[in-house]
Amino acid sequence: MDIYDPKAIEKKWQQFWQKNNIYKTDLQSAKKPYYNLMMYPYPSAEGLHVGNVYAFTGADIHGRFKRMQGYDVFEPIGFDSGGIHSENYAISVGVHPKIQIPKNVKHFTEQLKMIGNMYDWNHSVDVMQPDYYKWTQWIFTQMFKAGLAYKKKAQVTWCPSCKTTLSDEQTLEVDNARVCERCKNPVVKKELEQWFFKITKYAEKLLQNTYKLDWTEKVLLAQRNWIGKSQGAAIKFQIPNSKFQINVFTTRPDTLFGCTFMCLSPEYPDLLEMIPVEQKKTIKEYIEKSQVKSEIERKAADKEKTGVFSGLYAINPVNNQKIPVWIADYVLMDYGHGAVMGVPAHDQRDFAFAKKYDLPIISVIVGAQRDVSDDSSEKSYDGPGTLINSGPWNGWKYPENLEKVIKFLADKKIGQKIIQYKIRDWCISRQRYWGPPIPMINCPKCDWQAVAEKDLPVLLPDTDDYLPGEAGGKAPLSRIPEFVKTTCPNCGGPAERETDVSDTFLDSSWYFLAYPNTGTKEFGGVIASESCHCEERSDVAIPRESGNPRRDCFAPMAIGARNDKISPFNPKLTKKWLPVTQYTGGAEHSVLHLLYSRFVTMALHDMGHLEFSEPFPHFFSHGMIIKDGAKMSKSRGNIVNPDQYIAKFGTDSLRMYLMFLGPYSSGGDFRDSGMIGMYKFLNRVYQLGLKSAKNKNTKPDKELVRLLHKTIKKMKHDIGSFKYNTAISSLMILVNSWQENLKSANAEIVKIVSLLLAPLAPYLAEELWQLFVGAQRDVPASSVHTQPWPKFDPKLIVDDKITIVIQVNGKIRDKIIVGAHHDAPAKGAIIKSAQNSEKIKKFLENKTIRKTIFVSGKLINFVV
Ligand code: ANZ
Ligand code: ZN
Repeated sequence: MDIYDPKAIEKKWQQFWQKNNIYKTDLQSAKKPYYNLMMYPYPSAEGLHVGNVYAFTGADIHGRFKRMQGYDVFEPIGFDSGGIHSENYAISVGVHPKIQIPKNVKHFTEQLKMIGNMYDWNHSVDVMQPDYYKWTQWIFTQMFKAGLAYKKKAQVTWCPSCKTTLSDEQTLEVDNARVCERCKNPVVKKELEQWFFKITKYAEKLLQNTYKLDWTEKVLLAQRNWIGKSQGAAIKFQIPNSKFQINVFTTRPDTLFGCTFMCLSPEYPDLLEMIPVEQKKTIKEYIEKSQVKSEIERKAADKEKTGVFSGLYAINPVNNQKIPVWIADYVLMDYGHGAVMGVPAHDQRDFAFAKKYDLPIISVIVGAQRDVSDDSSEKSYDGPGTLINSGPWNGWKYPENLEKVIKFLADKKIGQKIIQYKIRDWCISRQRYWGPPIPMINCPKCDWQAVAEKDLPVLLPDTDDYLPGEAGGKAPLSRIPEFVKTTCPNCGGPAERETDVSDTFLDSSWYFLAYPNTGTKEFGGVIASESCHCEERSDVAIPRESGNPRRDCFAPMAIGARNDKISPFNPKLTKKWLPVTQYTGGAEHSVLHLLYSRFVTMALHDMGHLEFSEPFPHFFSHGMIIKDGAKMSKSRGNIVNPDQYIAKFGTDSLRMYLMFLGPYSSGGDFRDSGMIGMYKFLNRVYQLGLKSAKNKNTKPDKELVRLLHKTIKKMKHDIGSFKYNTAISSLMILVNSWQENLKSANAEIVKIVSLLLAPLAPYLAEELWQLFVGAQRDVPASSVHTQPWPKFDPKLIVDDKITIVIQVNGKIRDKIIVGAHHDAPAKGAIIKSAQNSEKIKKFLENKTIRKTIFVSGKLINFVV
């Protein structure tokens, strides 16, 4: 018996596919373009893990299936090789990132080639290659010119030991202190000059468009929450005998009569100038303490609220009451106006604060759930109701009369309607080495200037002094005088370069725009005369492969110098392939990556570089692979390397096993004991294939043929809607029937099964297809992966037998089974056999049938 030997099979077909360019998409001539995108990996040193394989396999099945439906599917992959993650690893092993990262990329590439996806390697990207980041920098300069990039001082969380800024998500709380997630040392707050992108300008459009996108709903919801739109009012409070006023943002202006205190954020501008001198010391101390807290901590509902009295009072503009002004760190500076009106009866944070500091609580809303006298309650009330204790507003309703309240305030000029968003501008600067230098120049005369397009890319200098700087927050590039010193693009005078590099999320915000454009003249990929200066000038196209000298050469390139309006986007190809047809990826990127990509696309659209403004009209979020009860990830240290499983059971078994774990949308629990079962299944398919391919003249059993057609239909539906686990179950049922009917099964069965298997187990499918081709001499040699999805015969999938429900006076009393085909008993005969059923007879005894309702193929109802 021939044994199913995946190692031999997979190697053989991989070479065959490569040799015949099976997965090369002709981007120019494609008639039905389908851009099947999956989130590209960060090339870690550990290599691909099973979680990656899970993500990529599901997306690849989709691409293969669409291809079988006649689309020209473009399925590229690339590498998110920049950023702190990559750099930290290089630092930890003491190898220069310029050596370590390309090594990781190479290892990843080999692994990716093994997992059997139909990647078009002619269009890969590596974001740390100058030919890619040239355009990342170009995007930066475009943003700057459009007024969407600016520099400002901002508070950042800084890890003194890792010498880097951290996002809130990269810190942890240990023993009441904020520590760095990586080194576990306490972090501090620091003011640094940083570049920002004005994503807030697009808040409304980003929000509105979420209602038009075909995305997994929970991802859209996460984006809406992140954008966080609130409607409300800004209300002015006077401080008596002072030039200062306090402006608050509130979503509940209707509760103004219940305001018994105010709170300012510790970062409130001019705070120290506003307050009486004797308070200064206490307040300064409080400000310092709150600075080490993270934003998450300050916002947390369950944390005890803290504050200090400022010594100031303010006047409530509706009733002229004098109320105390406190400083409290639950008020954040970068939301609203950094000031709140405290309404303890109706806001839970204010309530906790008032309880702690013994401030008055006045109810101004009565709802069904809470009555007036309930001030002793341990909770605030934020539900609907009727206004009380509110002077002219008594009897008004919340929320119905909110507009009326705002109009009242506006008429009296004490308030106005405003909209707030939670989303903040995107901080782009990183004080690190391994990223594209931010292409900006600071001139003492002309201020900040973008590097001229002809001078891009600003190459990352090759230096061994790349470790992050000391606590001053200065980037490594600032230690390279030759880099820093330059001339102003505007006046030509002496000027200095920006020394921060950009965030990795900028690299990944446009990689999908790059793939189809790689190799085009616009992207700067093919014409040798347009590549670097170390390449001999000739107009011969050079393939964009790792052998390309530009990959290692750090000399400036002369790309695009003669275009006035340069852009990396070839108009024809971009129009043809973008926006992305289907995007598949993990929900962990629900906000950052997916939102940044949407923003960058919108901005490029508004600048006239792209014709569309949403990059991913369809996005499917797959589930996560769990190992030992936790999400499989590098940071948890529970990753599983796929190589050993591929070596033992083959790629196809791994793919099928992963896809069979559960619905692709919900992920599954990885247990390596399960893989052998899938191997055995594929082995069985292989053995059946070997036997049946020899049967050319037998006619397969009718039941088997019917099941075959049913399976074609079911799998088409399931695979088409990412339900891979149920698609595999139906295939298993079919294979059982094949085994039972082995004698009559023929080469035609082998052919169909190989087609059904093609998206899921591409190697074995090819092997079976070739068995079939071998059996049918007249079929020219071909690949299963260029074949269409098989058609099912609708006549054949009707069941042979159907069940008819029999009712008496509308109540179900029995069921009968009848034939379903044209040779089946006619209406009269079915009614007769229903009447003859023992159970029915009882109900019809001594009764006259007044009416017989007959619903063909479904039911008979005797009315007596
Ligand atoms: C008075 C009030 C009464 C409020 C009440 C709520 C309920 P969302 O919905 O999330 O936008 N707030 C305003 N600025 C703030 C800041 N910088 N830091 C912390 N909290 C701030 O929340 C808006 C509400 O959050 C505002 O409405 C304000 O409290 C508070 F019964 O004002 B409210
Ligand atoms: Zn200048």
